[in-house]
Amino acid sequence: MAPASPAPGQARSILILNGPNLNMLGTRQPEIYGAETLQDLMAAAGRRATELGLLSEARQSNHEGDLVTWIQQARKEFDGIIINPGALTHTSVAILDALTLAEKPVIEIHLSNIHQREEFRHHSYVSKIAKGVLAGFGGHGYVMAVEAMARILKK
Ligand code: CA2
Repeated sequence: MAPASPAPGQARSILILNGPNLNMLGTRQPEIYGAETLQDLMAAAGRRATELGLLSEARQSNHEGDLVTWIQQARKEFDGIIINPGALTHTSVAILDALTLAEKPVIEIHLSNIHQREEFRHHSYVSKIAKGVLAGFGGHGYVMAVEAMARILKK
């Protein structure tokens, strides 16, 4: 895995994290979340990362603690983090704290436009630390997030 400060010319690496229930994509509520599976979306994002010369790894967990541990590890092992925290977006100070401690660029992504939905989805703890937020572009948002991260890591 890539070190925190890669030598010149060394590929940058990104970690793509997905929170609770996103493993269910493609099975229910396609009108909100689309018909593709998480595996499809991560494959497309991974292909775009490769095209842009980035190393990438995607993980999903239904457990907050797994996400916190992976974010802690990312401090040493990855150069940037793309995260769809799922419902933990709206509740998790622990994920916000872990992302803050990681000291890496963070992009927050949501399949749906959370601002057009129920009031309780309008607030995001993660947005406090995110460099940018993508919401409402469906699965293509992950590809857009990879492209945005590539630009951030080039600077
Ligand atoms: O729009 C998003 O990406 C969300 O992060 C998805 C979360 C939701 O709690 C956030 O408010 C917005 C929910 C993910 C649930 O995924 C499902 C997948 C298939 C069927 C049902 C739910």
